[in-house]
This record gives sequence, C-alpha cells and structure tokens, in this order.
Amino acid sequence: MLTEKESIKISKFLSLVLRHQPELIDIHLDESGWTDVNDLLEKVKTHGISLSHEALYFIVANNSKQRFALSADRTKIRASQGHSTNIELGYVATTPPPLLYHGTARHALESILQKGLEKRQRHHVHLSTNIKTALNVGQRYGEAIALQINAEAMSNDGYLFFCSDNNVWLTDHVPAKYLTLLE
Ligand code: HQG
Repeated sequence: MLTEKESIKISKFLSLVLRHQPELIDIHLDESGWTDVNDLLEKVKTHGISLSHEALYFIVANNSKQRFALSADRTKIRASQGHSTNIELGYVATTPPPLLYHGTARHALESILQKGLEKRQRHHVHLSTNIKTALNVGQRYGEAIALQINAEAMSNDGYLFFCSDNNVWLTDHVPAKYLTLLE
C-alpha cells in the first residue's frame, strides 16, 4: 500500500489535473468535472505514476480533506471543489449556517476590506464552517487571520450559497459589509 508521503504527492497531482490542468496528461473532464477512472490511471503513467484501482480508492477515501469523489459505480472521479477549469459542479443552492469563516493572510486584509472576498482564479469564494479550518487555509499565504462572514444576512439579501461534497461552502463574492475580522 502507499506510504503517507506517496499518497500526499499523488493527491496533489490529482488536484492539479482534476481541478486545473487536465490537458497536462490528456484527460477530458465532462461538464460536471468527471473523468473516466480507467483513462486517468492509464494517463497518469505518462507522469511516472503507477496507480492501481485499489490505490486510487484508498487515496479518495483517506484524503485529508476528502477532495475527490467517485461515482456510485466507481467508473468516474472528480474533484469536489476548487476548480479553475470551466466546469459546472451542479451543486444546488442551499441555506448556509448563520456564520461562516474565511482564512486569509494578514497582508490581504486591507484589499479584502475594500473589495470584499473575491473568487480570484477559482470558481467561488471558499468558506469554512469553523475557525480552525479557516486559519489552516489562511496560513498557506502568510500570517493567518480569520474573517467571520454573516452568511445569514447575505442569504437574506439574496446571495446564493452552495455546499460541496466535502463540506466547503461556496459563494460568488462576499461584500466587505458582511465581514468581521476575528482577533
Ligand atoms: C484572497 C484549499 C486580496 C483569499 C483550501 C485567498 C480552500 C483576496 C486568496 C481552497 C481578496 C485566494 C481555497 C481581495 C480574496 N484582496 N486578497 N479582495 N479576495 N483574496 O487558494 O480560499 O487544499 O484561491 O483570502 O482548503 O485560500 O486546495 O482560495 O487567500 O478550501 O483542497 O485570495 O483551497 O483547499 O486563494 O483556498 P485561493 P482559498 P485545497
């Protein structure tokens, strides 16, 4: 079976091709982001990755953030969120919890308080249900800070929210007036 290090390395590569650059290994994502498992396993070999079906299922089941989903018959796989490619995940708008959180780096704060949270390269702004996860996300870019989002007020004002299969809350834009810095 795979070591943890190998698993993480392969997960990162899968995130890259399933979210951002399928063309890197010549796989095709359908309009909802799904790709054929057999084809994927064949094509990752061109990048020196030899992966059995069982090893792939293991990675999907054990991924720290449950980043990937398999179809019920296990013939297809996709990333549950985080894409920059032009796909439509098909999540249905859902009422969010009253409060959500976003972690970012302190150096981004001034700009965020002016322009609100923008989705940047991704399809959505990503929000967490708890502060700890938000801080983990934020520390990737510098000294982490957590912002609280008044999701209830946003929802009442007509903004749409989606919850991904791995429990990341997604929305298009968070105007600054719904944000509070937690210190
Ligand atoms: C920042 C990981 C200045 C925003 C995580 C963030 C997440 C602004 C960065 C997922 C801004 C975008 C997504 C503004 C937003 N001015 N900076 N107006 N608006 N930003 O990586 O949310 O490990 O695209 O705060 O767990 O950090 O990939 O988004 O710092 O769920 O599965 O612009 O990525 O998941 O960065 O992370 P990202 P994110 P995975």
